[in-house]
Amino acid sequence: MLQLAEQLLNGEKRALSRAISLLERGDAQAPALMGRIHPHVGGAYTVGVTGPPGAGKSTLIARLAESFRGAGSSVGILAVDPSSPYSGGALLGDRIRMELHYLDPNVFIRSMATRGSHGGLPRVIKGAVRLLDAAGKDVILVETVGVGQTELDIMGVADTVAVVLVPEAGDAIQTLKAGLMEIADVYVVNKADRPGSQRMAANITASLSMSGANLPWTPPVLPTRAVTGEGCDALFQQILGHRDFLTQSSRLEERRARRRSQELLEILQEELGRRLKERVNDSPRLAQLMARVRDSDLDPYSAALEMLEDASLPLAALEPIP
Ligand SMILES: Nc1nc2c(ncn2[C@@H]2O[C@H](COP(=O)(O)OP(=O)(O)OP(=O)(O)O)[C@@H](O)[C@H]2O)c(=O)[nH]1
Ligand SMILES: [Mg+2]
Repeated sequence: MLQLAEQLLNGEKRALSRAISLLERGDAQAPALMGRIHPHVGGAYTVGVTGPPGAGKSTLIARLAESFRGAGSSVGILAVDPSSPYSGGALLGDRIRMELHYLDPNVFIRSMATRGSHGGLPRVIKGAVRLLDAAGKDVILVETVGVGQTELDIMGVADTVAVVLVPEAGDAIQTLKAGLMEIADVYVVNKADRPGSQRMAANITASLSMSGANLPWTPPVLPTRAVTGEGCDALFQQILGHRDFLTQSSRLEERRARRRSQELLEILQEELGRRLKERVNDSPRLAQLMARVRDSDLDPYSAALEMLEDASLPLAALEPIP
């Protein structure tokens, strides 16, 4: 494991891949690895790209990767659940689109699936970001699918969040209601070649000016055509602009500090949950309560309370604070 950490800190791609896998499967060595790399974390800037399935997130990320590479930055890309059922196995598409970058030793690309992932996905992504950071990536681009009820709170991962919308995503107001509006630092209306894109951009701008007249940062609304690259440089510039905005005040550090506390709570929750399940399976009395719930002989609320009071669960320290 220590060797793995050293290789990772040297920026070796294979070590990075192995470390992420280790994290994904919840390996018992993960905490030691994370502890070892911690002094080397904090140098990377993270950009989240989120939006509905098929909006063009991967295509945009490939463009952004190009821009960041052009500026001399090394790039890590994490695509979370890219194989959304909507656009039909886009993982392959992602691969083709990013093929160019595969040959570049300063670009690291990794897909992570929601399904079948061990443990909490947000926790794993944050961990993977840490690993990429420690491996010396200057910029980390994280793609997540989000429509309204974002399964993954991208703000918990990224310094700058770009929300990608497309004209056919429909009413901008709908998006506003769905809560996607509050999380963006930059709005992208991709597929600007399609009808309705100008109206959509205007709608977003109007909603923004209604909601936050004197915010310190007004999220720009940018039309793009990711396939041709049109508007992508403006997007790149706005991301740099937002980064400057955050770093010139204490905002970046505040954001990151909040995220770190949140991350700790997630890890705790996950670990407690895992231990809890082990106990339940291990104790005949608790397993019996579980069986009664399964058979609908007992309601889950009463069973939960009974379990929490059972001596085989040492949860006395976790009594609710009155
Ligand atoms: N017309 C048009 N098509 C685009 C544009 N940008 C991307 N596309 C196409 O839209 C499709 C989806 O693009 P992706 O980049 O895979 O979108 P995504 O948001 O990553 O998709 P998922 O990861 O499946 O959610 C592809 O066929 C792209 O070629 C654009 O600006 N205009
Ligand atoms: Mg994609």
